[in-house]
Amino acid sequence: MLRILLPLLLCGCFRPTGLKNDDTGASSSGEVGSVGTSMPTTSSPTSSSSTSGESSLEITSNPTSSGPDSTSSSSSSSSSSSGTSGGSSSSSSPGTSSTGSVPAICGNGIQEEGEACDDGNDDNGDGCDEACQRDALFIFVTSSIYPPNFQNTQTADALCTLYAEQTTLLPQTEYVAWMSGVDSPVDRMGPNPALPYILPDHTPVAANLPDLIDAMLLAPINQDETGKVHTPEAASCMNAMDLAWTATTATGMISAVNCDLWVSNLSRDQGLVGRIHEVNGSWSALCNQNCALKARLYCVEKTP
Ligand SMILES: [Ca+2]
Ligand SMILES: [Ca+2]
Ligand SMILES: [Ca+2]
Repeated sequence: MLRILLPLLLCGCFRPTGLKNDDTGASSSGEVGSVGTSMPTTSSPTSSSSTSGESSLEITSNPTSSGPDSTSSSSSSSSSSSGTSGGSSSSSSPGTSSTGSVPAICGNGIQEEGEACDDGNDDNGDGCDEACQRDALFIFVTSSIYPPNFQNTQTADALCTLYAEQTTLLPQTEYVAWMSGVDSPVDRMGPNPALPYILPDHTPVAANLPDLIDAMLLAPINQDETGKVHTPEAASCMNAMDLAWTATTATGMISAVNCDLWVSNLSRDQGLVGRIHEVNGSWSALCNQNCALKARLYCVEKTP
């Protein structure tokens, strides 16, 4: 059985465009693949580790780099000036420097004070509006398939966040796997009465959270984190590439068919899956999949 090496993701050995995902069914290829070197991201998913033999997922904490940014440079300059000058208050006072006098410019691609986001444009409906406020949250399906023994939903959530970090199409925020364990993904996503959920190419899926959990989507969640749209591989519940582990109904309710709370990858257990090409309730709850098989994950951006 192929092992899924999340350390590859974390060391930056993961390039979404290099993922193989065209294999079928329960075949053991097609997971996280490519090798690279640098991990540019700074946010760190929660640390967790799994120990059971095969297909272990290890998500280790990625140390948040406290950037040597404007704060350190300004403090060093102020300290140096205060060190050299013998006490003239104007030159050496550390409090004179700057904080926040420059007005933020929305659309310059830099998130500044007062901006919830800045995507470098003044377009609306793409997650960040012309006033640099969030106007949508993102939802996508992972480009790879996984065995269901994630160990818990938190690990799956962290995996989703990692996926988002690999692309410029998605905000570098926190994501939740649309997967129930002891809790529903709706509980982990946070309330969202106002913002639509959109695919990476900005296609709307639902107008807000209530609209997402009414068993009818505006568009299927068949787009992965790179924006690639996946087409059906087979009918119904026959192909892993069409399916995503959920253990969740299309109304956001917990299902107990969850591969023994996501620790089992044995054929005697089952997990509820949805089909990524569906817009009716089958998007989240289509059939029970053998836990020895693999499937994708749906990932939903957490309400900021
Ligand atoms: Ca800005
Ligand atoms: Ca925009
Ligand atoms: Ca709906």
